[in-house]
This record gives sequence, structure tokens and C-alpha cells, in this order.
Amino acid sequence: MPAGTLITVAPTGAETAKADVPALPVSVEEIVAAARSCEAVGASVVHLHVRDGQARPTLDLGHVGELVAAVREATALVVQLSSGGAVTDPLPERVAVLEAAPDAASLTLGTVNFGDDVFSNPWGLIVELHTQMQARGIVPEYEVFDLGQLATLARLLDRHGLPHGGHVHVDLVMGVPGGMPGTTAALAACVAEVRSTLPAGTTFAATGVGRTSLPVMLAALSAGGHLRVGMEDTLTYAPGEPVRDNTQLVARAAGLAQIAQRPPLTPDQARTLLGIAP
Ligand code: KMH
Ligand code: ZN
Repeated sequence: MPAGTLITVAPTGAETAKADVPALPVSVEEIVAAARSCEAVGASVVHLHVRDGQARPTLDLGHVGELVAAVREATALVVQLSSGGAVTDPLPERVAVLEAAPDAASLTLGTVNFGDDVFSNPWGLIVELHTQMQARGIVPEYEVFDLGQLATLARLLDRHGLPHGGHVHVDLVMGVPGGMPGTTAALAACVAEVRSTLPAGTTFAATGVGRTSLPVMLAALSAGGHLRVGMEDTLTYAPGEPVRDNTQLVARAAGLAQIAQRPPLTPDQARTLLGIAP
């Protein structure tokens, strides 16, 4: 079992409208404030989606660069940009966000139904993101929405080599309508696959979307995994109780990690784990 728990906060996402959830951080100032406050209660990585002046998701490099710089200035967090964007984003623009030179970026291992939409991740895009991140010195977080995507990751590493830094880190995204369920059984199946098909030392985190947030966190901690929480994934804290803010979700995750006797990693410890230079 790892000695500590890496907690990623995903504060914003691309799906929720600010008009529907006023507490969602969307401006640079709001996202920076959320990141600072989440760092204070145990987050070590921030997964960023960028919004424009009208709070719409954007991959515009000016906006992306501004947010990356502002979060770097205000926190010590590992800055992980989303290369998933929104389901409507053109694939070349999703690759181009790497030009903003984050520490890390997400990389999804396959196309998946995403509610009523399709989240498109063809093999060519996967290879392009992987090889560009190798060339640019960016560490990927491999996003896995279904068990078969772990086989795609094994194939990717076999054909195109290890990521920058040499460490493989997977995030199991569970409970998306169209992807794998957010259950202990599904998580155990994925962990068995990680252990038997991916390089020794591969680490994993898990994210339970919506009402699967808490059961997935508990299952991940008991299986030696790390955690991702945030308003990108969860807007209800408990039945009938909306999430107040991202800090509330990170504080709960950090508390559970303490109970599991694997306290939250600091950003520096997270860098060491992920193979990111200090
Ligand atoms: N917004 C989703 C379509 C990622 O950030 O890499 C994809 C997503 C995954 O959020
Ligand atoms: Zn995301």
C-alpha cells in the first residue's frame, strides 16, 4: 500500500452551466481561489478546464495560458490540464492545449458514450497526445472510463513507450452514463487488470461521478488507490444536499484518507510519485 494519498481536485469541468450552479468556479479568480483553498485541505493536483468570459468552456490558448499561469503563481499544486475538453471540441484543439506547458494533462484511452453525447477518443488522437506529451515533458494521467481502455493503455505503452518521467498513473473514471459503473466490483476488476497488464509500480486513482463519489472513494482507498474529487464530477454532497464548494469535497476525501492511515500527499510528494521534476 502507498504511504499517502494523492488527492486531485477537478473544480470546474466542461459540462455544468454557471447559471445552474452559481457555486461552480469558472473565472480565473474563482478557480484560483478554489485551488488555493483545496490545497490547504489536502489537494496536491488540480485538473483544469477553462471557461471564457461568458463562462463557456474554451480551449483558446490565451485563456488556457492565463489560467495555468495564475494557478501556478498562487499555489504549489501540480497543474494538470484537461485534454478532454468538452464533447463538442475539435480534436486538434484538444491536442493544442499542450502548448500551454502544464505539468500534466489528462489523456483518455477510448471513445465512450457520455450521457446523451459521445466523448470521442480515437486511437490516432491517443497516440498523438501520448507522443506530444513525451516530446514536451508533460506527464499524462491516463483516464479510463471502461475496462477495455486498460487494454488500449497496455497497447499504447507497448508500441510507443513509457510516458515522460517513466511512471504510469491511471485515473478510473466511474459512474459516467455510458462507461463502467461506480461499484466496488468494477473497481476491483480494473485494479486486477492494472496489476496484471501494466508496468510494475503503476498507480491508480478513482473518480466516482455523481452519487458514486463516496462508494468509489471508499473502494479506492481500501484497494490502495488515490482519489479525484470535485464539482466537475459531483454536485450533490449527500442525498438532498448540494455541494457547497470544492473545498468541502476535498476535505471529505482528505478525512477518509486520514482514516485509512494514508494521509494526503503534499504537492511535492505528488510530483515525486508522478515523475514530475520539482
Ligand atoms: N468533459 C468530458 C467530455 C478530461 O478532462 O480529460 C471529458 C473530460 C475528461 O472531462
Ligand atoms: Zn475533465
